[in-house]
Amino acid sequence: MELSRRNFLYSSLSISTLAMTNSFASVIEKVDSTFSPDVIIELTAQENRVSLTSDFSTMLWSYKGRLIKGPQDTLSEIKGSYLGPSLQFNTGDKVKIIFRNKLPESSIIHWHGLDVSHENDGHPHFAVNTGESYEYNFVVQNRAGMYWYHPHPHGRTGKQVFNGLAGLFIVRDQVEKKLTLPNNDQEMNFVFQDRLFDKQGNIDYRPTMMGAHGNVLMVNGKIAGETISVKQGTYRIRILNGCNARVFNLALSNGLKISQIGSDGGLLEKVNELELFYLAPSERVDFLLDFSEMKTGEKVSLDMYNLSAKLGDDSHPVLEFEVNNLKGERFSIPETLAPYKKLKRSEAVNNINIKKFELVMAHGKGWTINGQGYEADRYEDYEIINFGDTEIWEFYNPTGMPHPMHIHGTPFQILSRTSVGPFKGSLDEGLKDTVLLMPGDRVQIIKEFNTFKGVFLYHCHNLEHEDFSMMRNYKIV
Ligand SMILES: [Cu+2]
Repeated sequence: MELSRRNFLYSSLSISTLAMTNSFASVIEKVDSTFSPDVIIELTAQENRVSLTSDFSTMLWSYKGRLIKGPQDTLSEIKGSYLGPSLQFNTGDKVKIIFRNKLPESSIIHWHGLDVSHENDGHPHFAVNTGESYEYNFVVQNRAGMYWYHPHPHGRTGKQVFNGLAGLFIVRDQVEKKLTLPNNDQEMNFVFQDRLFDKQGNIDYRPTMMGAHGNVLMVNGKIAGETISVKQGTYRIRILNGCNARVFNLALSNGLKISQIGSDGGLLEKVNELELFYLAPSERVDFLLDFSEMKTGEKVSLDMYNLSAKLGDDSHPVLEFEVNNLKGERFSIPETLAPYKKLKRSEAVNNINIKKFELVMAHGKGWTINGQGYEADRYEDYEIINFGDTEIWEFYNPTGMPHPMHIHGTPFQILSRTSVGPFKGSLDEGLKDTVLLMPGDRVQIIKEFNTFKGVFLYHCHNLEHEDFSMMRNYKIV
């Protein structure tokens, strides 16, 4: 296959270098037979043939969307991409989503970052077989932000995502609308993924204890390398790391700082300046880039670095922008973006007895949390939480690999981080649903468990770690 021209080869990014070293709506909507949805969509997971280059087509798996009820802009397809449609909702929307499984194996969808009930969260327990369907009914409670959806059956999440199953889930709200942020064609969303292809051009999924990696960079479900033409104006750019296992280390080519305005759980309270930053699997970053003072033909790229690199070291472009001769709108960054309730240590019921989670490889069990892998209907005493409580959890990573830890349910906030070695640059500001633990990192997070009772998951979002089997239940009672 003819991929090499546009290939992004990551030889300098080999993993061996690593081995060295809110506030939420408190209203709980009961979903019952009287639930009357504002928006109804159908998402079918099925085989899909996509032409990723002019030379060959690739058979993979995609979500196909269909709008049954609601605004036309609820679903937008990305032409030529294997990604599912980008979904768009407003906070407060009552949503029904019918998932149809036409894959040759069982599956279920998880709405990543959304605060929904146990039945709507895509727990592996609810996976449906080939030919079956699953109906989700929930109210979108989250703030405006970039969330996403992907499969979550136990043991096969990595394979299904690598085969193409994923899509964006954008939430809008009034707070965001009142801020004058770049919009329409000056707002751009990107999904970064790496993929491996075989000689026939088909997806080559190779899970290892390090995770599944690719040597071709995909942006929005297409092979990367296209230069993006931008007007002389300010752009809002959001990126999801949709890779199974790859952590990106990113910076701008012109040495300018990045004005971060949002994170996993939507807008920050105030702009945060970033230089070289990590974007781990499932993390999102939201920032403004100002091309207003640039000349026609000028280029700026977002470059990726080795995980232990410093600015100025070798890097490869991931996204390249070229300024055209059109005048775009110019925006300044609002002094206050979107405030949220800051959780204090003293609010946690366990502030003198912090729960500890050690991320380790256990003999005969693979990747674990505190020495324990996933057990379908099991949780330990320390994994039971009283409804309404706020807790502090401490994750510690004594291994030589990064572990992006994702906790389902309400978003959390990062209280503290201690790092050793060269690994600096985690995205810790704002409301988070995933926290990156680089080798040696110790991180404390604080989280409210106050919206839904039931069983939820926390796990590593290196999808091969999750599958084998760095995932556990926690139960809110
Ligand atoms: Cu991991």
